[in-house]
Amino acid sequence: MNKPRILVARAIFPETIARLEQHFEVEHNQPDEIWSRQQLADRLKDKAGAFTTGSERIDAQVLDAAPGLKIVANMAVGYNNFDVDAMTAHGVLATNAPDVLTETTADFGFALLMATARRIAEGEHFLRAGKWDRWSYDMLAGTDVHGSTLGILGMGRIGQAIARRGAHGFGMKVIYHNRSRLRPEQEAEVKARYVDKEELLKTADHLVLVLPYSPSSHHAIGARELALMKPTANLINIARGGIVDDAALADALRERRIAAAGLDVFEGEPKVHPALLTVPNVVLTPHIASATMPTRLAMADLAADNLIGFLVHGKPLTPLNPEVLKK
Ligand code: 8YV
Repeated sequence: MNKPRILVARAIFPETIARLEQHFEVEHNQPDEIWSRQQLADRLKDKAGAFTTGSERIDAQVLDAAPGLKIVANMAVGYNNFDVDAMTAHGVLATNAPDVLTETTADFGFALLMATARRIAEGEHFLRAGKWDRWSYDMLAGTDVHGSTLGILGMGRIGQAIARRGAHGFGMKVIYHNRSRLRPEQEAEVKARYVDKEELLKTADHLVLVLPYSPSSHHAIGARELALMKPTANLINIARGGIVDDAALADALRERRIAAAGLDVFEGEPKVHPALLTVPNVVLTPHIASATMPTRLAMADLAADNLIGFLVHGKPLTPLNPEVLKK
């Protein structure tokens, strides 16, 4: 019997490709290739499944070009690259890769928080530039992390993992805002108190964004929200670009209306708003919060398991639109 044909839209681990090849005829991207939307659509024409990595847009236009497509498995927990409604309408199953990256991503959120609060990147640039010629009482003085107030916007699995680190590791007071409140026993476990968004913005010393991107979270942090924050506060974004208005943030940082920011994600990445590149009080990283080899391998395995689970055994692991399975 012919094996189902699948497309892997970005270069991934050779061992994941080898696993997929046991079950499928695999067409895959080379490390130096990035396909245009048209090239992606052309390659999906004769495929039953696709493996994406979080940045390939799967919408009605692409789906119209792929009549035999049954599943797209995202190697990412976020799936704002999917138009899930269009996928459901086309009878295409969508899966993501939750849980396996929670702790790694929370570690990175904390690393960015620490680097931002304690001005580690600025300190390194200062030293490398040969500017360190004496001790001075306020040289690169930052903000304390221990005992401060940690604010979390978006309290899913990663938000809770960050709350645990803050409360149990650094004795921080943790407040959060989310579409829905945690159950009392969950709040007790992560030692977090629910507040409204305004109180969160006004009270947090370190505000970490961990909410999913959707039209309703577009520019959830803009000029108005930044104006509510303390001038000593730090903002950390490990969620998605587009949640923060990067131009408004660059203005707030330049005018020291907030102390600093740590950003792993950007509107329009991999391009970065040029104004952010000119302010010193921001730590910028290229969307690497989940980037440890064991975690990336676990994410790739989960995406592969979804393809194998569904196309070979009829049972995906982490479906986003399970209603497709009933059809
Ligand atoms: C991915 C992520 O590496 O899982 C997510 O949602 O943001 C990252 O872990 C990213 O999506 C790659 O585009």
